[in-house]
Amino acid sequence: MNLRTLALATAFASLSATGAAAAERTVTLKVDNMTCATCPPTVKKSLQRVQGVTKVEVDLDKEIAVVVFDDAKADIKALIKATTNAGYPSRLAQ
Ligand SMILES: [Cu+2]
Repeated sequence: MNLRTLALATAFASLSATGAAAAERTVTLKVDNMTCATCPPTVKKSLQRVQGVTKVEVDLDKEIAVVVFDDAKADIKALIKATTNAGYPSRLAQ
């Protein structure tokens, strides 16, 4: 009985952990207009200002931004809007 309760509690705990992790999303945006080395920091800052964004990596050569965010606080639309307002229109990369 005790073991069974423990097993159930463990199963429930791992389910909860999975639920919490599911709120974090990683997306890759294709970013236009990045032409020199000072562009990526600008794109990065614009994305970091979006509430819920926890990590941003911008790659000038690939013209992409990889963004980690809490999908309860931010969404892809807000990310695209942020880079676009900074002068770098973006869209979800395939
Ligand atoms: Cu530039």
